[in-house]
Amino acid sequence: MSTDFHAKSSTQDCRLIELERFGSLEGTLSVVENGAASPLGYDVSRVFYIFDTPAEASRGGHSHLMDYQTLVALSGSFDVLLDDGSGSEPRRVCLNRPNLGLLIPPGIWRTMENFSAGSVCMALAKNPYDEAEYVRDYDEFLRLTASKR
Ligand code: T46
Repeated sequence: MSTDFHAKSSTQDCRLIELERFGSLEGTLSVVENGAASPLGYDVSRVFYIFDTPAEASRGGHSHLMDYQTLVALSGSFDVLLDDGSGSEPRRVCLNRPNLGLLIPPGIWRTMENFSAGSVCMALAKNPYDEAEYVRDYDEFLRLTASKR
């Protein structure tokens, strides 16, 4: 599996995406679809969501060799810490709106923390689940990103 992204991707490649809102007196609807109309730039093959997260928990703590993911706080809020391995201070992004997505390309070490009560994190992933494309060891991540320092 290619490790190219770890040598290239930067926290500045992580993009905030405003999803269109269709509002009415009855509430608001946002949509993500595949194909030319996708706001993400990739087709989604997997959706997962994280809930019942205690406020003091830290989740994530890994990077991906291949997968692109867009995180959305469907309910409540949480922070995402983004580290590209360059040695710069990690970028912190607060997700707190259900129509705001954070697109994270491969090669970025992400950690989620500061979960509000009742928060729900939805992830729209480009690829099917494959544990072999996770980098879960930070020393291994530093080795893969050594060219950036
Ligand atoms: C990420 C952050 C934002 C599956 O069996 N299938 C899946 O599609 C996923 C995502 C996970 N799992 C299993 C693997 C573990 O045994 O669920 C368990 C928990 O996964 P993990 O420890 O990776 O959870 P997080 O919250 O640390 O990370 C997850 C995603 O795995 C990851 O890609 O970027 O959410």
